[in-house]
Amino acid sequence: MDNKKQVGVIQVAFGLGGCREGAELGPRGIMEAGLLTELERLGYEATEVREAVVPGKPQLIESPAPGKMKYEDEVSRMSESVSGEVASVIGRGRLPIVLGGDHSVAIGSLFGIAEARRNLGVIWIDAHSDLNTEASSPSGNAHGMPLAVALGLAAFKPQGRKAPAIRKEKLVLVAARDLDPGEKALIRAEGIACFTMHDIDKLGMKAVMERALAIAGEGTDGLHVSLDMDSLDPSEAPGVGTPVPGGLSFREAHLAMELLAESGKIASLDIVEVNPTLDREGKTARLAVGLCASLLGKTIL
Ligand code: 4U7
Ligand code: MN
Ligand code: MN
Ligand code: MN
Repeated sequence: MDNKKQVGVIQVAFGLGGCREGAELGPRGIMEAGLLTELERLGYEATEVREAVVPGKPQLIESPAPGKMKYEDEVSRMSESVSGEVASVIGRGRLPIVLGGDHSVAIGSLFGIAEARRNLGVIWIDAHSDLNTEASSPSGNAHGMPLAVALGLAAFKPQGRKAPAIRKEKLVLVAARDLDPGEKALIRAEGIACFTMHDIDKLGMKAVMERALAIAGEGTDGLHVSLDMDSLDPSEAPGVGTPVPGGLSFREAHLAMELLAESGKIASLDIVEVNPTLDREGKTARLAVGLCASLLGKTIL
């Protein structure tokens, strides 16, 4: 790992894409858990910290229309700001770290990164597949749709950005264990690589990451890692809005990050879905900082 590398942290205090209040407090929680100190210890200098402009809850809440994304206008404005910040951080040669917020913030990061890297590899570590379109979504919540939006499959299109932002052949899902019927059908129909918890149990995390890297890391111009903290088991990460039992252990998650770091291909990162109001004494936020450090080259010895 090149220690002269510089990073840009983009805080996105947005929670309207999720289903429970509190995800908008995630960036502050992660910062308070010591992200900058940890980056400094790793040799990153003059880390730049920015804040995306995020709309608050509208005063007049429309009754949710079936087949429409909830808070579509707010998600749209948030994504525009995040994309701009991410593109500008990359433009200055820094590695962007996007702190959510709910996972809809990844719409912004993926379209922002795509400005610089049209041939992006994506590793999506999540209990869910976030592949719902407005038509298949059981909830209408934007945090269940970012990959469908990035693949150009959803009705929602970020303003002024070219869709698709990513290619399905270079997308890998890891730690999935709660998929909606429409998502399962889409994964099969599109042939999207999906390593479920069953695969991790059977093959082990090392083999799964090797396969994931072979798919998303080869023939691409950089890897984006999107880490939804609900990929971890709720006993390790209680502070998330949509916990699902049977998730990654502390060591499996760290090993995944360490193997990604060893690949030397990581170009950008999202850490999302930390909900401090549901957390237990900052446990999830501290784990998020630890995993970020491992991804950025921290080793035990
Ligand atoms: B997260 C869900 F129906 N699939 O679309 C949906 F189960 O970013 C959950 O991965 C989405 O946390 C979870 O609402 C989104 C649901
Ligand atoms: Mn997610
Ligand atoms: Mn999730
Ligand atoms: Mn969630």
